[in-house]
Amino acid sequence: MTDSDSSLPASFDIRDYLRTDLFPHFMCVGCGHGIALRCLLTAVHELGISKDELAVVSGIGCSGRIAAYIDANTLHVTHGRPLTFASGLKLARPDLTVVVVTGDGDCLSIGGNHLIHACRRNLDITCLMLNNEVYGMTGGQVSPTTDEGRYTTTTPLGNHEPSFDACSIATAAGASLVGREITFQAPALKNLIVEAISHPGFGFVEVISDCTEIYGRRNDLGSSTEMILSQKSGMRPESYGGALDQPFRPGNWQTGVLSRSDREEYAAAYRRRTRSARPEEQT
Ligand SMILES: Cc1ncc(C[n+]2csc(CCOP(=O)(O)OP(=O)(O)O)c2C)c(N)n1
Repeated sequence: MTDSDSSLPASFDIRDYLRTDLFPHFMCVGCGHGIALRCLLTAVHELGISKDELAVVSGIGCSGRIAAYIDANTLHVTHGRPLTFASGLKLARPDLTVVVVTGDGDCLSIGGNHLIHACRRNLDITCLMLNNEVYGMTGGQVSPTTDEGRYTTTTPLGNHEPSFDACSIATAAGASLVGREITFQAPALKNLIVEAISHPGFGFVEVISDCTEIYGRRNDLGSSTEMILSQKSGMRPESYGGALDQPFRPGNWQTGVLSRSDREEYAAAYRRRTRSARPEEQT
């Protein structure tokens, strides 16, 4: 995606949305998280959301660090808890567009329980889970999405656990929009984020990212270019818009919107119930 992308106004300059005084950023060369950041900010721009109207909440990890670079209302909170902070924020300030940026470790390990209940609750929050298959920030420990057989600092003989399908979990737990996209397909990822932010309910987006330095090197996955190209060869384009009906394995990605329902958004339902229970308090 370039600044001359025909779907964008010519005025788009990503630096307007960044705290460039914090640069140079700390991401490694080839890290897929930067692509996700750009897609998020492009989506925000395209939707015409001002920086005052945007709140980005993140947990801890390389993924979590992204919030610090965004020039909007940002909360960089405790490991695994961005969805809980975001829930409180969205209830208190329903006027804000609330986006959570989290990692596979942050969201599915320490934050797994919070993810399930955030999906079930269906507040109008967009959750971007940047899945690089590893705990990147802390040196490359195994994560719930690490593929079987992969080497990490905590699986020196190869990972024996099967990988977690975050999109199936989110769908089963009741998220009203669930999708997945690879960073190789940046325009499609941007479009999916636009769709998730526009959706009135909990939107869960799994972003297939790459950790080239900590994970790629240890597993001989090649250069960052080779890693991102291998995302493409593992994609199943025939499944665009399809159901979650195929066995899941990293590198065998179903992409696009995977499930959607029009369940009532939690805060709207809560306010409706409050109004009918206490009509005398309404002005
Ligand atoms: C309560 C708590 N436990 C553990 C940590 C250490 N810790 C910080 S980041 C992280 C892993 C992050 O991995 P992931 O969410 O996959 O993000 P990535 O760095 O790969 O983007 C861990 C275990 C912490 N900060 N707080």
